[in-house]
Amino acid sequence: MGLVEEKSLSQREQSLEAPPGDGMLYVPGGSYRMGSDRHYPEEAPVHRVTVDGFWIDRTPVTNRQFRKFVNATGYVTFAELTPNAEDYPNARPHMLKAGSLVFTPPKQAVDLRYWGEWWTFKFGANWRRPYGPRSNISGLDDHPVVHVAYRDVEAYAKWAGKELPTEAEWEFAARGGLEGAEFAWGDELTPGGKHMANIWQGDFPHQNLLSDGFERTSPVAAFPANGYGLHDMIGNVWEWTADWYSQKHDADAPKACCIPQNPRGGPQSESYDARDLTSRIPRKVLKGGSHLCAPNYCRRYRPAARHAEPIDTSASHVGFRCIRRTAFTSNVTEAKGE
Ligand SMILES: [Ca+2]
Ligand SMILES: [Ca+2]
Repeated sequence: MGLVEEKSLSQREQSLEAPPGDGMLYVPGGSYRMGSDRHYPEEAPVHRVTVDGFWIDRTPVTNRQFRKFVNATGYVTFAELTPNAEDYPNARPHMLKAGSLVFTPPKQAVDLRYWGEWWTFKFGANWRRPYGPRSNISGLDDHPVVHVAYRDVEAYAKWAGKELPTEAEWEFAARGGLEGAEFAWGDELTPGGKHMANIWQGDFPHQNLLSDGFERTSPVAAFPANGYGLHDMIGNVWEWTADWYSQKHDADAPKACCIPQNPRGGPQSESYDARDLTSRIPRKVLKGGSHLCAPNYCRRYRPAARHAEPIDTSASHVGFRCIRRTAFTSNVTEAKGE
């Protein structure tokens, strides 16, 4: 009886809007324990939240899909534009050129405290030229688009009639219906020795053993789907969410009455990097880790993991996917406000 009722509710929700039919899948929504107390401080504390059901892209947005958007609109991405000197008062003039961050592995082990050892701001790198002016995306149609800054992914979502997920929605979707599991597929990183996502094996950043078959991005859906049928939530590329970054999660609600519904992250004013007082670029939450996440450096290939990314930053390991909220969800969100 209970099951039947649940099914008819989700059918009612789904029927409020026709299935988008372009590779989106329905995630039913519910209450879950968001975050983790077992890893990095920014993932804590574990706390219960509720999200309403929504449609979500089955995979990250691919180069093929992004090209369609650019061809239809003539959109120019942030990485293709010359930076405005007023926006970057501390930049040396010769650095004010169009470009993006490209992972450039060093030849030997380096001090893991200095990310400049493996990231290069490459002039002329952008979504069509992911590794610099002499590279291209021929043969990469089914790979996730990369080198997209926040306003680029917002523009794509708007054009597609979609939205970006909140962190709570993204994490719920990534968990695939598993309550409290470490990974999107269970509690073991490589169950039975099987690689479940495109991450990094070996000593980051100089030694990539490629046991999962991929040095950089991989074609979407090259690895198994999670419980909701979604691919590449973990690994391959980090994914933008709509939420402003906060240092840690809010504490758990003391009673069931007070579980946050469709939470929208912290205020923009708290998203800035406290260690860098000169930078006034606010930061959004990235989720899921990428092909550069390695056990010895960044164990962020888990649904609870999160990373702060300035909205003007694009890189060779950051992409996105979109969602579509049902009419039911949109109403709740609007009524609650910020
Ligand atoms: Ca890999
Ligand atoms: Ca991903």
